[in-house]
Amino acid sequence: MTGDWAYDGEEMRRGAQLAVDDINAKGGIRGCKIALIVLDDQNTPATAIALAKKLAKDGVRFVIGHFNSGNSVPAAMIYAKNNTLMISPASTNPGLTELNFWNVLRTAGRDDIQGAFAGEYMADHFQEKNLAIISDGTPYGDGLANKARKTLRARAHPEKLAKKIKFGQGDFSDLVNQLKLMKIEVLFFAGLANDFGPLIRQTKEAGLNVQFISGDGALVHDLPGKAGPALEGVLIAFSLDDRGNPAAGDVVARFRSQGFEPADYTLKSYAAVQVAAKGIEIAGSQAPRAVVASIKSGQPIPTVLGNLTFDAKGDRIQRDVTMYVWKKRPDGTLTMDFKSP
Ligand code: ABU
Repeated sequence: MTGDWAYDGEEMRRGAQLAVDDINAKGGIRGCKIALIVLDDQNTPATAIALAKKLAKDGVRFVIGHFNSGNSVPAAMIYAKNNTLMISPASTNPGLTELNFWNVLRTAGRDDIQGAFAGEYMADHFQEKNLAIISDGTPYGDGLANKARKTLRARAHPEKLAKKIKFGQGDFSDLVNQLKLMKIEVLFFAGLANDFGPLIRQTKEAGLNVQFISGDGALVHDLPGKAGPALEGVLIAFSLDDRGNPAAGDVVARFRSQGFEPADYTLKSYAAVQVAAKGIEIAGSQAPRAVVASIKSGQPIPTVLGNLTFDAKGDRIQRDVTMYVWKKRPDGTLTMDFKSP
């Protein structure tokens, strides 16, 4: 809710709040109204753990969050021990559900699916090019980078340069020099936007012409401001645009009438509340273990993302990834569009 990912936090808050309001307007769940409490983990694992303990102590049994995988994983352990179900609309690191906690679900996709998709895309489109894979060393970045690397190697296209940056390092002059020396033409960046934007900008300012590709962590509201005009042509693997889902039509229209564009994590957060509510309804109980069992029973759960079904680990079964490209509009601003295959 504050700091680098405050805009994403606001999307999550907006999405969850409207879902809660809509459910309450229809009488709540099994006659009970939902109260939404918003807390700020500040993208710090220690704070995330402290908040998870506080929620457990306060008797909160359903959590929509967290945003960053590096916080969701340690918080999930606390929730698991304290009979609490968590549904993340944003954390995509495979480890979150591979740890097999009983209590974790996500309406977000997974980095291994996104990384494999990006790897296949690079193998298909950039066969003869010199490739670099750069991770920011976070659980999110390493997971995404590893999967893209494995996929490229399976396609006999290993990267020429593999490197980890320091999360939030700001100055990329050493890396840019290496890109130049090694004649890197395509760079897959597995990390978050606060590094990705300046890296794109500084690479362009050094006179290099590198095709950048990244994943959902690079998507923040002000990426154009961070990257500058060099963002044009940058590719992003991300989930299908939920705003185009017919099931989201009414909710999207209401967000827009409030002057808020429900992009990125907004509808995934709305859907997370719907999943919890439907799970309680199917289970006929608010007991988190019964709710999880009902959600994982295979019954399709209607949401603004369409009907969702979940596997035993808590991942959604429907694959949800495509490629986007940043394009310049006639007025000179940049916008992200679907990239045709
Ligand atoms: N999914 C990208 C940002 C959040 C995370 O997984 O860390």
